[in-house]
Amino acid sequence: MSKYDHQKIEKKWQKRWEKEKSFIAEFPSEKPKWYSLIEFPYPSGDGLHVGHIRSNTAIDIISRKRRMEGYNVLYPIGWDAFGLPTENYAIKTGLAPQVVTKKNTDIFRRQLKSLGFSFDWDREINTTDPEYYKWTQWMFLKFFEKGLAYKAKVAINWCPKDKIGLANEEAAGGVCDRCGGPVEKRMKEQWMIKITAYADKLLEGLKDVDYIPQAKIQQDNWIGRSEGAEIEFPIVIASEAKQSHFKIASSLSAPRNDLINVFTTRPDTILGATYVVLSPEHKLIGELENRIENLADVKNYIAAAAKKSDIERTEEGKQKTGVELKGITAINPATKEEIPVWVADYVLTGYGTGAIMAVPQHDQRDREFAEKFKLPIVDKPLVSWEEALKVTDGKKTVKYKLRDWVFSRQRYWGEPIPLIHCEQCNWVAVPEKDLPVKLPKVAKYQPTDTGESPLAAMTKWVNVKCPRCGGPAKRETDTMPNWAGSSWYFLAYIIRGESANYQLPITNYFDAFKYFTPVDWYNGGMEHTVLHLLYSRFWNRFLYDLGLVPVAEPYKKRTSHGLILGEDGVKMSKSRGNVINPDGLVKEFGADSLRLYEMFMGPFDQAIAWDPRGILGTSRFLERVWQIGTTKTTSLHSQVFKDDVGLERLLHQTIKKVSEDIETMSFNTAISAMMIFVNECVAKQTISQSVWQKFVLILAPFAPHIAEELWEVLGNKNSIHLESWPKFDPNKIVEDSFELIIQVNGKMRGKANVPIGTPQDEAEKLALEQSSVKKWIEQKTFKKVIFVKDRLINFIV
Ligand code: ANZ
Ligand code: ZN
Repeated sequence: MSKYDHQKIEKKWQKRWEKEKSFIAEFPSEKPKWYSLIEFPYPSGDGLHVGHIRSNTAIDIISRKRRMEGYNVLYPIGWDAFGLPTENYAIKTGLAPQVVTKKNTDIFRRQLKSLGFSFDWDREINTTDPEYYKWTQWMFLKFFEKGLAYKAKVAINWCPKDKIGLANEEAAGGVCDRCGGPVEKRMKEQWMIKITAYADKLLEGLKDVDYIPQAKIQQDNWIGRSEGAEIEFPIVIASEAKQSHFKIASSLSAPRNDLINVFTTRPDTILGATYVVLSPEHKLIGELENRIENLADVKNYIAAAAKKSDIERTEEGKQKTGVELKGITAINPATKEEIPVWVADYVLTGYGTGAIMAVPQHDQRDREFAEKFKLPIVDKPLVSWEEALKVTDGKKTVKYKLRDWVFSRQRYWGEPIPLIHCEQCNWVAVPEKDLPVKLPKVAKYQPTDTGESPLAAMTKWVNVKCPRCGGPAKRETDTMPNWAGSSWYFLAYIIRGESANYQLPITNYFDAFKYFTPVDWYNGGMEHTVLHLLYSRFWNRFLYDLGLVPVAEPYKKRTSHGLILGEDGVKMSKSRGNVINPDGLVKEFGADSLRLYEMFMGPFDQAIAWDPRGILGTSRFLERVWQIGTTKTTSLHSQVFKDDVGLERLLHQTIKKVSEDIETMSFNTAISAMMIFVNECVAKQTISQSVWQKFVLILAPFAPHIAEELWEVLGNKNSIHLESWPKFDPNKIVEDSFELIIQVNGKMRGKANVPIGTPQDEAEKLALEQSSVKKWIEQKTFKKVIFVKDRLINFIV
């Protein structure tokens, strides 16, 4: 008996697959297509993580099964290579990010290849390749051309540690999603992309896709559509109250500083509105500054609020804070009563109108606030929406929680924003023939405290002629966020298959898009649901509206894997020293053992701790498979032995289970079914080839190397991955015996395992032989025997 030599055999097949280009997706093709996608990795300096392997193996299994089912499968891979860790490494070492990226992708490529994933390596992409980001820039210019990219001074989330502005999505919970440190608010000129214009389309699109429920719910909440109304509350200024009372707005057009416009989803509660609250950033406060009697208190309060994140400000159960604007009151337009005006940070500036009518009778937050500051809580009836809106010139509106996408980064390692600023012409697009705008070489990568990118120091690069008027002009020095390149990469794989250097124009690829898109199955992390997943749906939808891509929704199905935690049950991290390096495991146990272990470790969608003994189990299983496959199978024997009928039944049951479990990502139970089958085989002297080879076929997507080798051992010349996925025979699954229930006078007295279809006389004979039954009928006479075929026999005595 030879031991399974995983090192030799895995290398052998990896070379063969590469040479024979076994996993290349074809276009055009007569076959039906299947597009599988995993989130392409960020090639960090740490190398491949066992978490990558979990997601990649799962989708590899699905891809391999689809190939065997006759599909032309596209399962591509590439590098999402712009990003902070590489840039920070460049700052520390002085090495160019381009050089670091090359080194890291070489490591990742070697590691991924060592695991035998069936990627189409001919379509490998890299977001930092200038030929790639030429397209990212070109698409950005489409947003610009359509008025969806604009520059605005906005309060951004500023991470003082990383010296970078962050989108809301990257600063959830008030912490930087890169370094975990607290973020501050800063006012800054930024390029913005109007994703809010697509809020309704992004919500609508969710109806047509098959995403796991949590992903849909998170996107839905993030977009946060609310139907409500804006209602105006006239202001009374104490110092002027004697002369002019208050004016009801005559025109709704211009914002007026004698009105507070509130947003409410409950206009029907207006009679109970006993005070008004402005967010600390509300601009009325500045406009009314010299009428506010306690201005110093108000200013202090505002300064303190600016340091808090939105999450801190709105946290449930948190002590409410606020200051009354002394000297200012408002009129409840429904009751005509004069009510106080407060500033409080539980009202956010970015949502609605940044001002609310507080109804402590109905709203929990308002109640807590009113109780704390002894504001009136009244018991008033509800009114109809119509009535509420009439008193008030109010109007129905829809508000969204979704904010526009902050698209500027003041860093080096990103796509330059391809715009030029001219005093005469304002912002002008770089002409298409001049794309890509390449990142220039810089002397240092350090971001500045003033918040400018290192590109700003490259005067030769910055100063250009205006493409429109030829006058002196300057390039934009901001770069794009690292979500840009990943927003369309599923299209890039298709383009890459047709043109190695991604030639423009985009219209060249419409037919290929039509064939391959949408992505049929996309697996990725839950942490990307309101970032990458939302951005790329938006980006694709925009291209769709321009008629450039054929489908509105890029991903038909979305699933998510659970995290792999360290042995200690917490997230793997270098600082905790609980990171598992896959290289050592591949060397010691083989890629197949590692793949199997990661699929067997627990339910795919659940977080699970690494168990170092787990891989011992799966490698022992494969060793057993090897021994059976090399010593027990009959050669060239297509007939199933009579002895093997039971094993053949188990085989068909296993084919059924594995086929179904792959579709529901129940990989762990599929593997246990295969283990049960193998244990049965261990107990046999010989196993007929026709049974064994079907088993090897269903093992192939999970453990592709050993399966390929065993397939060869069976005498096959073709790759197992070109074979058809076996079908189970429903007739062969059916059990051929059952438990006959034996009763005496209706009471159960015994059981017997008998063949299906046993006739009454044989059943009687068998039943009466049972000692447990005998004692109840000895020396008695039968009155009657009741027989229900394939179920029970009942002796009436
Ligand atoms: C009066 C009222 C009475 C409200 C009541 C609710 C319940 P959603 O559903 O999230 O859209 N609100 C409006 N703008 C706000 C802001 N910028 N910051 C904090 N809260 C704000 O919530 C809309 C409701 O949240 C609005 O309706 C408003 O309070 C508050 F029984 O108005 B409501
Ligand atoms: Zn100009």
